[in-house]
Amino acid sequence: MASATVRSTCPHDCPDACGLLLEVEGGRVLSVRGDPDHFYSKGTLCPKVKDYDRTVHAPGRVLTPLFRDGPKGSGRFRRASWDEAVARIAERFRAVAAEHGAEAILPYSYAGNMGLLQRNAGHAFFHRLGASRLDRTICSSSVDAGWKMVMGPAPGSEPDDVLRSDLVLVWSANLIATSIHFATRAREARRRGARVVVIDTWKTPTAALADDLVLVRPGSDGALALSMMHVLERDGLVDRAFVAANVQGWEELAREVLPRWTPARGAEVTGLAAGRIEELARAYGRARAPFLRLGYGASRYGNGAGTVRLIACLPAAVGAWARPGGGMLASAGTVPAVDLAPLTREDLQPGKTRLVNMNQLGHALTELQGPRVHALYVYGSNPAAVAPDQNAVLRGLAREELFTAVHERFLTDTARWADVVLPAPTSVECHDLFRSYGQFGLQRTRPAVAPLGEAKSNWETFRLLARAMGFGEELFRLGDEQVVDLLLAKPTAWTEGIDRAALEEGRAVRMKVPRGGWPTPSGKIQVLNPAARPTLPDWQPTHEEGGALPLRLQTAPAVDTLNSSFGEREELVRRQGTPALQLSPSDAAARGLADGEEVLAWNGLGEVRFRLEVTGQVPAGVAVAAGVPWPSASPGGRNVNALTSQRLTDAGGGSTFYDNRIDVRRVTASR
Ligand SMILES: Nc1nc2c(c(=O)[nH]1)N[C@H]1C(S)=C(S)[C@@H](COP(=O)(O)OP(=O)(O)OC[C@H]3O[C@@H](n4cnc5c(=O)[nH]c(N)nc54)[C@H](O)[C@@H]3O)O[C@H]1N2
Ligand SMILES: Nc1nc2c(c(=O)[nH]1)N[C@H]1C(S)=C(S)[C@@H](COP(=O)(O)OP(=O)(O)OC[C@H]3O[C@@H](n4cnc5c(=O)[nH]c(N)nc54)[C@H](O)[C@@H]3O)O[C@H]1N2
Ligand SMILES: [Mo]
Repeated sequence: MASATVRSTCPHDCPDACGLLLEVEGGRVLSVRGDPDHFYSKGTLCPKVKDYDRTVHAPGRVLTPLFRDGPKGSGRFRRASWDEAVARIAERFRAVAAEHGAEAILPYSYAGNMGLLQRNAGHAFFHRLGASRLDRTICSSSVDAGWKMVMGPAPGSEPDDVLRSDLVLVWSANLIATSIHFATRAREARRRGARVVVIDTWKTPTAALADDLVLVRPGSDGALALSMMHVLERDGLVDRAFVAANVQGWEELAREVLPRWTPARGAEVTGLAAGRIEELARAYGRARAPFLRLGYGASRYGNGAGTVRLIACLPAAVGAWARPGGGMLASAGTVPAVDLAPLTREDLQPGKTRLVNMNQLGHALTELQGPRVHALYVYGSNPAAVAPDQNAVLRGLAREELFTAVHERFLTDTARWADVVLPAPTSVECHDLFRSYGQFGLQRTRPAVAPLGEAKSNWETFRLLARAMGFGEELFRLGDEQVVDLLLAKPTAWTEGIDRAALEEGRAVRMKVPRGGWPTPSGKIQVLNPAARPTLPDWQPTHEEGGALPLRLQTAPAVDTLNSSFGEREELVRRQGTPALQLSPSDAAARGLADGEEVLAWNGLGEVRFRLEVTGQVPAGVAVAAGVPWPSASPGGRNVNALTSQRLTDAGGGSTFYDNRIDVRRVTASR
């Protein structure tokens, strides 16, 4: 049999959303390569996805439904049929709803598959059921909240604009790990003469792209932005004409807030020299077209939304938005591109149901009352690995009377705690529709191979559950392909008139990005936002500003994995080795610790074992643990999230993964 080439897209939670070409034959994916015709990724792939066939056909794939066949968490299961599994879940949901009310049922899902259909497949079902709703705020909600306070729902800049910029600020983004195609563009901009500045808390691999590395204290970026704006105002580098026509409240900021933010004050908070802040501000103010690429790192603090809000004022001050090549990209902001309402069906809710913040799953499973959570249904997420306060999450999952169903591709740590495991397909086995948060493409995908074993897509699974629960809505009768049609049926401002033929062929199609004017109530960029509290932005301390423990923990994404995904790929896990904690030579010496030894990192939430890596890349007072390895594959059965807290951001209900302190000691020593 001859092999065929099928177009697809990378389904992972990454801003690039690369185009894939799959070589398939006889129901197998033989190989994967980058699609050279993809307008953004142009044929190159990251080290994880270039061998995606190894994920599709990984030996650990769950291929049939499983019932627990041993104590909770033992990982012992027996095979079950789909009929039995669906009947068991429906029966438990009915019983829990009858005894405690449907809000005692909690769905938990995130972005294991970014496809709009599979990612949002459970919403209509759980809304109809009247279950607790999940506030899906683990990733971008504080960035969105901060951005919207200033910019409203405006889209971010075109990533290609950076090629025409003369000053690129890569701000709290480790592009080499998390957005390789933007890294390529930043590199190209530099080759064309732009100066590239990386602003981070340690010397990440992305620092290699930069002319300049600016290392700030964790959570202090808002202070840096404020003192930069102080200098812009003081030195006459504000674009008055742009501000007059486009910005609301610059004068108030300049009068009421900026005078306090001298470079000396900025230096106190950020740890930078005042002269360094002056120099950076002047470079930004004098650049012809400064481009700011903001990653999510700086948003994951108690003050995170406020930080993003402050940084978003910078391009307004210098009129970067009006200069070809200038602007700012945090998230592309493509949410309005596809109307999900026909799929998510909020109207099916029986009334107002309780909202549970996903960052507080540990609390929800162990402490929340009125009613307690008695049934948990997880899909497209691995909370036992990725959610903060892992010890609380695991205590919750271990509750004997909690019924847990997990729909998964692999026996993750979360799945090991389940009563029922359902087999999930990989994205190449599904229908879907993808948009991205780092570029402006839309791509429709169709199955390249049939689902492996007895795997069923999220949508197919919720249809079966809906039928078992007796939900008669027409939507639950539609197959996966028909629901994608439904999502495309009514064009939006972004999709009206795009090349539908190319879309149906499976190509990534550029959408029409609505631009022109500012989509805020005042029609201006809102440096002063009358609806926000406070109405003018200012720097606030992080949760851990004055914390007692000495080291600020940075839980950065790893190059070879994506959150807990790719834990199934032995070669990638092996390449990373035992999970490492990076510490500065001075912090290691102060504790008598040597490179390579096993150490215990601890705080009030837990203890985690790491291999110590002593490195000059990390400044004193900072500890870096990259990646979210599977806890079951980590020494001691815990990963870094046993050290991160459930506290939220100042707005948006976001996660605070970077706002934690620890100390470190030798494993054998007593505390
Ligand atoms: N290979 C790989 N790619 C990924 C992921 C992955 O895990 N691995 N995760 C995916 C996901 S879900 C997301 S949301 C994106 C995230 O991608 P990005 O938007 O790039 O955000 P992060 O990588 O979380 O944070 C970037 C950087 O912020 C720095 N940082 C932390 N605190 C501060 C601070 O206070 N100030 C400053 N200036 N910098 C700070 C960190 O050290 C880190 O280098 O990447 C996606 N892509
Ligand atoms: N310490 C630390 N923790 C973090 C972060 C960090 O930077 N540091 N980053 C945080 C961020 S930004 C995010 S976005 C979250 C991400 O957290 P998650 O969204 O939970 O992401 P993954 O770890 O990739 O796990 C996704 C799971 O979905 C499964 N899956 C994939 N496709 C499908 C499908 O079609 N159907 C079903 N049912 N399952 C599927 C995969 O097998 C995988 O186990 O993690 C957060 N956790
Ligand atoms: Mo994320």
